[in-house]
Amino acid sequence: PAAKATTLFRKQTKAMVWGMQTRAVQGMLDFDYVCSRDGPSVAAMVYPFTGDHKQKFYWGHKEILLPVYKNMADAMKKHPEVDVLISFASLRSAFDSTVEAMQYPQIHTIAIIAEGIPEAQTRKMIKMADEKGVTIIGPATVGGIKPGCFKIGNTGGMLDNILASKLYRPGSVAYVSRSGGMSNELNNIISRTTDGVYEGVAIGGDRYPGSTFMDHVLRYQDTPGIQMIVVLGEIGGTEEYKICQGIREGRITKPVVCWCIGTCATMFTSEVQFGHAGACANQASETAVAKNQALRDAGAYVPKSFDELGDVIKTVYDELVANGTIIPAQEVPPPTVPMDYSWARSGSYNLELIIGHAVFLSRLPRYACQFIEMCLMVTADHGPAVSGAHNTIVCARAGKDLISSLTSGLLTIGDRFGGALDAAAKQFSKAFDSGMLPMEFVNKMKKDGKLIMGIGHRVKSINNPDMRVQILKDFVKQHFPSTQLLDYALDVEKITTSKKPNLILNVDGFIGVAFVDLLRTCGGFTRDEADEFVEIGALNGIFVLGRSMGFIGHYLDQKRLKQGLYRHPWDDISYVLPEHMSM
Ligand code: Q5B
Repeated sequence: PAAKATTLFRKQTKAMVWGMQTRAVQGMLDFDYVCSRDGPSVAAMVYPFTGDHKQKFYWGHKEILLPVYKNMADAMKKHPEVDVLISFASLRSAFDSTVEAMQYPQIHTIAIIAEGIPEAQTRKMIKMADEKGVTIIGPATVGGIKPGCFKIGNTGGMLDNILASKLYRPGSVAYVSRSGGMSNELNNIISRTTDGVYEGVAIGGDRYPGSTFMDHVLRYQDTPGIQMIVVLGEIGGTEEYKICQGIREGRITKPVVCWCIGTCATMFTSEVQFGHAGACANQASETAVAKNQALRDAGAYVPKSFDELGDVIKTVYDELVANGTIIPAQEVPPPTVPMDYSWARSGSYNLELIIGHAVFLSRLPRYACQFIEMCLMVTADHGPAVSGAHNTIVCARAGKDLISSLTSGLLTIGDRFGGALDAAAKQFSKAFDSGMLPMEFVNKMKKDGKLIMGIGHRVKSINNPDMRVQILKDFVKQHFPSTQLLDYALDVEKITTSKKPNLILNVDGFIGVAFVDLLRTCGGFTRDEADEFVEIGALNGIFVLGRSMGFIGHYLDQKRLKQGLYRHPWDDISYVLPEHMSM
């Protein structure tokens, strides 16, 4: 077999992620950033089910693009600096993709997250990895973490947890566990009782892990920065006995604190299969109780129960500090990340949900919150030529401040420009609820000499469709349980555009009627509550909020470009006075 690396991860390590796991990648990037790495640890992603493209991520406060390749061969060729593969392949594709990755000599570490890979396939992968000198972490694991250097996928949880367990900088304690979930508990225990984690690996719960306890303990033994080792073993298998042997033979000289979980199994009269595939004692020596005793006899530090694990770790650590083996480093605060982006996207604090909460009383389903976010995005800006943006620009160029310029633009919003959402919602629902046919509605409005709110646009028409409306329509048609009022408005549009091509259902009208459908049918509101939102002007609020962003952008553009006082071109506003008024 070929020799395997002692150091798997460095501050410069670059990885390739197999699978479209954008949340995990963002988590890795957030970790890298708080570790003050020079650049992201993920160089590229491989995903055979889409074409080559780029995915957007956050690097601290900045946006960056990471390439996604359809073929692993292309990815390897373009990124020769990559030596770690993190495979989120499913249990069906993990074997093939791992075998493929091992054909590339640049790869020396592969983490396999999938659970349930057939044992025969795992054994073949292990044999191949031994021949090629590749370290496999997993299968059936969350991975591992090396504070200050590298994090595999979702290991260590979200950024708040990384910060709480000080995983952004190395300590002196290395651990190895089977369980990924328990590895997080070890991060917590070790950070509270010592100067922190140097490296931690969860080898996974399968009967045949790609790398063993002993593989990692020996790496830790040979790594100068590590002063003590923690092993969290468990019922099943005989791996822990190799550690006993290593201590006895003097191959392992650093203090080892060890506990095997699953001691309660001895209280049952028959064998117990725990959650991990490998967590079952097939003979007396595989029980947690027997292994804990053997470790104790060999000279490892073994607590009386899991509850005491932290105390024992602390005692051993304190001794190492007292005898000068460990000199705790001075704490340096990590750089701040504005927010854990993946948490923001998945948790309950993203923009769509904040609006849903603040304006619509938290009673909107997820698709409705997404619709609000889309509305804010499509209404944010429609260029500098629209009435409101123009006013903001003129005001900015007159030397006014941001708030004056912004409000000057906002005050332009009204029936004709951007403020027709509520009126459109009211007019269309009144006609629809009273059973009027679309043609009757159009005729009645004409007879009354009223414009239909939400119909018409200065530049958009059936020949020059408004893509904002198209995007919203696709989403609404796919996600809303009912689009009755929208369908009615689209029938009205057919009639009005047959008269004049620019009399389309415009962005105000579309959002207005779609919102009525949403409020009436999403299940969060009574009919009276739904009507009240329209009555009190909530829908115009969507346009005002979205467009404020655009106006602020235009204000800042003018200031950045140091534009002087605006004077309107004379030709555009000059007019000839009627005969009788001219002198
Ligand atoms: N006619 C929007 O007018 C506009 C009619 C109509 C029946 C109608 C006009 C209108 C209702 C209010 C409305 C929101 C002023 C618009 C927006 C956001 C924006 C803006 C951007 C952004 C356009 C020509 C002929 C006349 C009219 C008839 C017009 N509208 N008939 N119902 N609604 N709509 N506002 O093109 O036979 O010649 O006498 O008030 O929904 O503001 O991008 O710029 O994001 O910023 O100047 O998209 O439609 O047409 O007024 O000269 O009328 O059509 O009676 O008929 P125009 P007009 P006739 S979205």
